[in-house]
Amino acid sequence: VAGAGISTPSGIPDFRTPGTGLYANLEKYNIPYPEAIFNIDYFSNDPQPFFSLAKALYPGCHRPNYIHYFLRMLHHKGLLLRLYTQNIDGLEKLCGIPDEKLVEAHGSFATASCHLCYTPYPAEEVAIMNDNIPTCSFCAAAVKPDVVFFGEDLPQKYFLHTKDFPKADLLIVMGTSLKIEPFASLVNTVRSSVPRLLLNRHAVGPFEKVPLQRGDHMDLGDLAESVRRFAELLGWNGEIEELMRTQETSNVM
Ligand code: CNA
Repeated sequence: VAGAGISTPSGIPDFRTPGTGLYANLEKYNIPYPEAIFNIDYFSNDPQPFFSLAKALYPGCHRPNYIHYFLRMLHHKGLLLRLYTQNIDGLEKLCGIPDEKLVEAHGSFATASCHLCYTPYPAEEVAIMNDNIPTCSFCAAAVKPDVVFFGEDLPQKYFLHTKDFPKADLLIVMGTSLKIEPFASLVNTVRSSVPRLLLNRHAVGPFEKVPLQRGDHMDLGDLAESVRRFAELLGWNGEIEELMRTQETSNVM
């Protein structure tokens, strides 16, 4: 399971890192509290702050990094049961992780719909890159990318977790503060004998318990460095770099 921390090395700020996180830099959006920007009722009244922020996250502006390609290598080696991500930046797809291996639990920018009547619109029509708020031709409410806001349902695919988590024999948790439910509680649904590995700057969720539960492990610090160290221990580093080169060249062409 992954969060915004896997994409900070791609230059996309996360939410909660003090100083650089989006929540620490919200003055310019003029909102009453940070979560308002992803609150569906707030969006209904004033969609502008969301669209301003969306420009920072919008796919096309950023490239997948080594961490994404490490995840793709897990798939390549036949080890990835599923990647559950909270990210909405589309970088998992862009690095070549196939759709059937990916659950974008908080949606993505790939599709769009009216936030009120749910009429679908092509993602390209949601003119995020200029300052016009796209509106629904049926009900005139704002159209938004299908990213999940607080107060909205998670995509149907998310419910694959009821089958996946009991099957897993290792859970890797990467770059997330595990603050947003119901996603955060997923980590508690693996079998109790299953090891859980946290790769993050600091302990989060059940990893904050001292002593750690049996089978829980942490490697705290910079995620890109931890992942690279792991890849080296596994002897995968050369393969990952090669994969990165090939995929990035084909993405550019
Ligand atoms: P968060 O609450 O901001 O937590 C991110 C976590 O990652 C924190 O614990 C950080 O310490 C850690 N972290 C960040 N960079 C690194 C690094 N280089 N090395 C090690 N640890 C690092 O974000 P969550 O993902 O937990 O919160 C879920 C929200 C964030 C989801 O709903 C997302 O849609 C939303 N979000 C997504 C993106 C994106 O798509 N890239 C960006 C910002 C926010």
